[in-house]
Amino acid sequence: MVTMGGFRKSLISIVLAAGLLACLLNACAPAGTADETKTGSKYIIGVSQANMREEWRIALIDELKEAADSEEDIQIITADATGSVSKQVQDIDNLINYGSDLIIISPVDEKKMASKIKEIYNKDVPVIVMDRAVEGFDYTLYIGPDNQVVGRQAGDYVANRLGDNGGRVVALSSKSMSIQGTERMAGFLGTMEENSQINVESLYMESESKDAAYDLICASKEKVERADIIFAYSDNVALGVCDALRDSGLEGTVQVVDCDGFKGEDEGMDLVKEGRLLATVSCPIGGNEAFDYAKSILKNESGVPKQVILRSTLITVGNINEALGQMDANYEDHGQTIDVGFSQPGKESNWRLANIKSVSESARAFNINLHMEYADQSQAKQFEAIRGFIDEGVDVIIVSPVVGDGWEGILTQAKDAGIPVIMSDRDVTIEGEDESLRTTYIGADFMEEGRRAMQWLRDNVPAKGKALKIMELKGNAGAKPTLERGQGFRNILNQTPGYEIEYSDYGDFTFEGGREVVSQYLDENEWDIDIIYAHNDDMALGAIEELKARGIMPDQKVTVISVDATKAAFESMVAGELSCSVECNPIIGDQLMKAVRDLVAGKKMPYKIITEEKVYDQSVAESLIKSREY
Ligand code: GYE
Repeated sequence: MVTMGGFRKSLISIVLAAGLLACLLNACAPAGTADETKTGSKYIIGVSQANMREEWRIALIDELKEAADSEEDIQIITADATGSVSKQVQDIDNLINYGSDLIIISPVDEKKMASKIKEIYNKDVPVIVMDRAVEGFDYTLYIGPDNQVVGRQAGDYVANRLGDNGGRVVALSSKSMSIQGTERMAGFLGTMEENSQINVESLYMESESKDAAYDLICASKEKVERADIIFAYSDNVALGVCDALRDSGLEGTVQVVDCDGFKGEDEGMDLVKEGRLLATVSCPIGGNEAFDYAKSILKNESGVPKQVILRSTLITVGNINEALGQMDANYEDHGQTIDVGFSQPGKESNWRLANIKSVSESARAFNINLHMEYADQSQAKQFEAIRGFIDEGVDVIIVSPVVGDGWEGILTQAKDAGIPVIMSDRDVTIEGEDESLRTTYIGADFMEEGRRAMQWLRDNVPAKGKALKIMELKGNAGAKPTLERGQGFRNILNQTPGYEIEYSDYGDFTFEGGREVVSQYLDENEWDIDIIYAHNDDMALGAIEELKARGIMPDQKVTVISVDATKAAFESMVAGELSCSVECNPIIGDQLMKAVRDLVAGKKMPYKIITEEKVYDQSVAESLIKSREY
């Protein structure tokens, strides 16, 4: 007989058993929700979202699902990690076990998720990382903002707002900040340091949350009421600040500037419209870009980059309606012929010749009428060519800038003429960071190329007792690849004892330039160099020719490494002369011409599109040389 007490115990047992069964079933079932209307789709994209609390994360899923609605052969499955690293790891396994052909992940924690992402990437499961970049490059594609730039944009706005008289700023940090918050804060404080008339005080929240921000502001009323502006690095934090100011009677007296600028109730855009935020730096969500690239990856299309850095925009009450309009704007490519003026630095290297070939072929394929001019490494001649394109009334101008500075004037002329400019394979530095002067940059990460060159040396040419002496052959003075390949190399060199740069000179990216540097050195010195680091293959091959002519055998008496990974470099590695070449891919014609068509169609362009690159040495040269495209 079952007594009341016994009945209750039996009921509890039944409920617990049912719950345990449900958990077991849930653990086996694919995490999250599948789009049931598309059973039998050709492709499945598994989406692992860090959490579904924050509006923008929900918006990312919505963007992806909306994009998938128009693709019959693609099904989206989503999983909500609820902010837990261990659950996100489990979600990814479940999504893959369910048959996902590609994973899109927005990491709960970019450091703690890096190994899981690397694991699936190395198992040839394509993985697109969103929003928070993981260390290294063990993923298929990263899409997100440059958070340092985001912070700088907020800082520039605050500095301009306070003007020459300056003022007091409170910056809200957290004791446990995400990479994203850390980078934004670094960018913001960097601009504050450039403005001595601004007094900045940092306050620290217990955690990165709206409530922690609220509590801190309420507890710091004396410091806060003296401030002109409070900087909050996310919408979540900003909302807590705004609520605290309201409840402390300081709303409107102390202004707030933040980052994120998401749409949705109590998000950045809302707070600006309501006058509770002075400005927000808005970061696109990236869902549409992620879906477009996921399709290309699943269909093995060429030209998928390594990183797409989304463009962030400063939003105030003055431009918010225009910005919201652009966010929702549809774009359409009418297929018309597009006129493009392209200013190349010259024909200085094999890389450049391969780039010219790629761009010319792609222009034809994309119905683009291309007018290419070569500047013989002269910036003045580039300016002349660009003025010519403006007079011609081309639709778009593309520039590979000889040097990185001094472009504000000519780019302003192009902007005033209503002609957008794309930077190809080399970017520029723009004073005042007026990002409207160049729409996007498509090319390599030269700092990473320099780091990879020195990492290869560290791992393959061990320093012996004495420090190994390095000769550096530099590209054109002032060119971004010269500056950044040099800087990236030094970043690793400075952490690696046993190596020193003994001699450094310009070879201007040409074969003859590299040969001449070595010849002059040998005319004045006995050969005492252990390693030659050349910023491109042409200079390395010129150096090798001169060394051989002087009876100094490369790869025996001296290790030569370079950048570009052209066919000539592979031939030299097969011949046992050049030791290593870091890839810098010139075959970017398709990406450039797709960007041109998207731009003319009205699509919002990313801030940067960074190409995929690897490192090659003699151990693989013979097996790969036949497959090389350039
Ligand atoms: O490395 C070099 C060319 O701009 C990335 O310019 C390009 C560089 C490349 O002359 O060979």
